[in-house]
Amino acid sequence: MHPLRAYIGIGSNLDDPLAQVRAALQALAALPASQLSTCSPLYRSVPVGGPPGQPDYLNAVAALDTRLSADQLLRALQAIEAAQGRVRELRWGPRTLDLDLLLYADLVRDDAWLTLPHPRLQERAFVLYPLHDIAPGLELPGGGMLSKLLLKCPPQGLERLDSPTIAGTIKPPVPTP
Ligand code: A4P
Ligand code: MG
Repeated sequence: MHPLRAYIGIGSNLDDPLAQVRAALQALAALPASQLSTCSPLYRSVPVGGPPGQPDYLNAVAALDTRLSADQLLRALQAIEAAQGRVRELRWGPRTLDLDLLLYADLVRDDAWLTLPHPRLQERAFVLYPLHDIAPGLELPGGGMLSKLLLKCPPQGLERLDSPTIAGTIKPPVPTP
């Protein structure tokens, strides 16, 4: 099987979000049968939904080329969340790390375990803008051009941080003997 391109939304608003995002990228780079291709700049974003008074989020989007199936990849993402102390208490509540599978090649799927493209992708500036940074010409399966979706979604409450891309700080995984 050729590797397929997946886009992963990364979000954190607890316990040193910058360190959480860095650790998540490190973990993505170490996934089996996968290569971390790139990561967007970081964005600070006002929480969408959930309880009032949550801290702001750090968000980014990573591109991964992978031979894992979509199910294997989602399980791997949930294992990374768990390893970084994610506790599921409240829907849209604050979290150390949220990894959403935004797109997996052109796969369209809708069941209780996995919906692709991610069901809230089109309405979320904190996903669309970083995704556009790394894939400006992207066409969503069944959903039109990303650049057009962006026009319908103003970047309210979203601030692109003036930091160099953090993907370059990720060390390649140590090869297993
Ligand atoms: N699931 C189905 N499809 C997918 C998919 N494409 N990717 C299922 C990931 N998971 C998917 O997710 C609940 C269930 O969704 C999983 O068991 C999986 O089988 P979860 O991560 O346990 O719960 P959650 O993240 O609290 O809920 P949900 O509905 O996924 O929330 P979202 O949409 O991820 O939103 N505001 C800002 N500014 N920045 C953020 O990053 N994030 C959220 C979470 C809310 N507000 C935010 C941010
Ligand atoms: Mg989620």
